[in-house]
Amino acid sequence: MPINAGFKFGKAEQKYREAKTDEEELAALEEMLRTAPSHKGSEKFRGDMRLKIKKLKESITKSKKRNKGKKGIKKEDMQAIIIGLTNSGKSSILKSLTNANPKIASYGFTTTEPEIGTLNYEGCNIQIIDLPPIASESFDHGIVNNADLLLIVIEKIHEIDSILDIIKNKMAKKIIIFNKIDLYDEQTKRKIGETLKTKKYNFVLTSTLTDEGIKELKEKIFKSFCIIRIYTRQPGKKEDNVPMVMKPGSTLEQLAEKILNGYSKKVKYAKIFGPSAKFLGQKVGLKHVLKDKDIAEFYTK
Ligand SMILES: Nc1nc2c(ncn2[C@@H]2O[C@H](COP(=O)(O)OP(=O)(O)OP(=O)(O)O)[C@@H](O)[C@H]2O)c(=O)[nH]1
Ligand SMILES: [Mg+2]
Repeated sequence: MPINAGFKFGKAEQKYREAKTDEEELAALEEMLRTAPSHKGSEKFRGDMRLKIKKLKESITKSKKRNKGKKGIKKEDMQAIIIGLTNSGKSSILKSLTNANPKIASYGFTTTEPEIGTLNYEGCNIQIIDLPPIASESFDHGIVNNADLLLIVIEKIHEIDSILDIIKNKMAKKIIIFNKIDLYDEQTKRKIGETLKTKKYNFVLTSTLTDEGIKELKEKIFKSFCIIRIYTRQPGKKEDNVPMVMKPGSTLEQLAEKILNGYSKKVKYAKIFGPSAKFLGQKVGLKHVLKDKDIAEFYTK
């Protein structure tokens, strides 16, 4: 504290010490600077304060930019990200696939924030996120870099290369969605299909107007996730309708831990009904390897 500091400064300093957020800290620092005594002896102190305020402001702006648009998006087990140039029909695809109701318009740059929907396929919930167009300021590279599956919506074949150039995520699986196929006659459609096939893309020709290709797209999305579905149930009860989604090769122990941290220690054994069981209701231990569509009934110690 500088010499001759008054009551107001003391109060501000207390607020600074108790600040819980960067914003509260900034407000307190600004108040401290306002109420600090201005004499020669406090010059260095005031200089330090100004520098602190400047740095804090920069860090607040940076973290705001980083979090922009990401509010509340928790990555689900199965998540696909829709990307593409403006007006290619990304939001229309989201609407055709899920329960979401995004804004769709004939002008460009309609979507300004990520839109989230859920595709329910064979009992599995797949999270689908429609992003603002690639050229938009709010296009979120973070989400794209983290994605396991990218749905690339195009209107013309040449768009693919320019989009892939921008995407740094080489690991993600990709499905090319050639949209607005209703605008072409059968012969042109065939040609488009052949070209995409020669380029060895995993692709589907769609129209959100006629629903052509939408069913095929749903199936392709589902198949892209290398997963198994395990239905769990308590003895004597009906199994859960929503399966637990696991990686192929997962064990009963991993399933138990996924249900609840530490739960595997309580499990004595499980009875399995389904593909991984040698017979209906086979008793298995924690090391048992599960298969898609197994039903696991847990017995605890
Ligand atoms: N003919 C035809 N038009 C379509 C199809 N899908 C979308 N559209 C139209 O294309 C325009 C753009 O659709 P959106 O779904 O808003 O496109 P978007 O890619 O989300 O656009 P931005 O968010 O602005 O980047 C709208 O006028 C849609 O009606 C389709 O399959 N066929
Ligand atoms: Mg859109």
